[in-house]
Amino acid sequence: MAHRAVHIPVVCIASIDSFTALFLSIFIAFAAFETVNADNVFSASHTATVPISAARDLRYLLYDVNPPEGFNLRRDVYIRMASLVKTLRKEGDDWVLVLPPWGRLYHWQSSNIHQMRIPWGEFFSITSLQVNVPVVEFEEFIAENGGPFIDQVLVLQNYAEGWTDGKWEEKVDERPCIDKLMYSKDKQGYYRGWFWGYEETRARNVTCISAQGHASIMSPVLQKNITATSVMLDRAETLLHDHYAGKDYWDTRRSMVFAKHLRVIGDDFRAKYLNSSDDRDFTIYSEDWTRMKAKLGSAKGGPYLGVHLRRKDFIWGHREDVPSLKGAVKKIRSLMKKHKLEKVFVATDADEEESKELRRLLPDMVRFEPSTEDLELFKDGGVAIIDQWICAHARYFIGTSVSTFSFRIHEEREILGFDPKATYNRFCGDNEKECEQPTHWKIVY
Ligand SMILES: Nc1nc2c(ncn2[C@@H]2O[C@H](COP(=O)(O)OP(=O)(O)OP(=O)(O)O)[C@@H](O)[C@H]2O)c(=O)[nH]1
Ligand SMILES: *[C@@H]1O[C@H](CO)[C@@H](O)[C@H](O)[C@H]1NC(C)=O
Ligand SMILES: *[C@@H]1O[C@H](CO)[C@@H](O)[C@H](O)[C@H]1NC(C)=O
Ligand SMILES: *[C@@H]1O[C@H](CO)[C@@H](O)[C@H](O)[C@H]1NC(C)=O
Repeated sequence: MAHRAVHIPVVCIASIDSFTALFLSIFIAFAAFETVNADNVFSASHTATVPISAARDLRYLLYDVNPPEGFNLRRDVYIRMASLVKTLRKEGDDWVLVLPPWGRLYHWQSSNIHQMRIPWGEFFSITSLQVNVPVVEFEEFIAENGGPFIDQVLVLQNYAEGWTDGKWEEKVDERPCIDKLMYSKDKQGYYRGWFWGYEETRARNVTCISAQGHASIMSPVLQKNITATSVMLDRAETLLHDHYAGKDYWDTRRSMVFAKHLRVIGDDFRAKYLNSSDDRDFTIYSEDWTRMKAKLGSAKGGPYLGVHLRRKDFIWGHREDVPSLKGAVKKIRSLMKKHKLEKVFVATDADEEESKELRRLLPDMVRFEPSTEDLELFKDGGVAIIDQWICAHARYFIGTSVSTFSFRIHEEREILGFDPKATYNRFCGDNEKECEQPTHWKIVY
């Protein structure tokens, strides 16, 4: 099996600073470890669970999400698809989830670096995902499947007529495509379209399906109506969570362990600039997520305030639930005083101008600012994860209203065992009257 997690851009090795060198040695060591284990876990899942007398067919579920959606919403859609695969495996064939390569995301704007066809192994621990549900990287699927072909693409859409009689019910039907189809037939009769930048990939058939309901309503369709080996659900975000915040949701969420090299960089940064270490902060992390059951309130966190300040499109719309920089800094100072914290770590997507202004208003803030070489290695997605990891370990956290980036930090802190009071906080708009705070979602083990 081809494991892309081991791939390291050669250009970077020629020009490494010491920070990167440290990272590289850890990354290489870990990548080798991952390869062996991913193979073991993967083959185990196919030999141990399938009795020879009733061998089930191996089938692949692929999916993609509406192009404008960002990294953190995509992580949420993964949870819905993992749930669907679990249902499929309970009721039928030996389904495997194919991880859609990362890339071409609107927010990933760092130029001059390659940000396409990124395997999941660069951001998440594949071995950890495997413990929850069988997954393969896209390139592995291509290798196993005998070529760059997807048998059937189902483009999910709503119902043209909306909810009939204003009544919501679960349903799924094959229907004519409502929007212009983003796939077109080539001379050989194959469908061409966006397959994560893999130009040679094509589909044998594309149809539209109107679906309204939870992810698992697709199970009977995939099991009974369709016999193809590989099926891709496009616009997978159309489907809802099977049980939001239930045990299955949390199992999948807990299995989404960040790639080790990113956690190591975050931990080093905490130690070096924030005087934060797991044993002193009571944030001991287990590599094996199934053993991670920290008691609520047991985590103390590092002696700093963690801040996620979402800007860009969140301020362009003049949303009333997002503060001005001045308003945010005022809140930050008051929280530092209240919680007796001398340091503040700020994660933000602010543009250069706003970043300068923020630095002027809050000169002593700590930020993770990667060198060009580090950025090439981690990419925008990796830097975002490092920011999230550092925020997840703060004694007290405050995020931005309805940002999926902040929500993912809440979940990470919940896994680490923080007191909900130290996690579910958000900035209020300067003139916001009712500033409702985020909901506490408790882990179901
Ligand atoms: N490094 C870093 N990147 C950030 C930060 N905030 C936002 N971003 C970037 O901006 C992207 C969009 O922010 P998200 O909150 O994830 O938004 P989304 O997933 O598009 O979903 P919505 O919040 O619904 O828009 C992220 O995926 C990051 O690439 C931050 O604090 N640090
Ligand atoms: C699946 O097959 C059943 C029975 O043949 C049919 O009634 C149903 O409309 C089909 N559903 C889809 C989504 O094609
Ligand atoms: C394409 O898929 C649809 C839905 O499964 C099916 O009805 C149709 O016959 C398929 N077309 C071809 C050419 O296989
Ligand atoms: C770091 O934290 C420890 C214990 O919390 C404290 O004793 C020490 O003085 C701190 N070091 C610095 C440099 O702030």
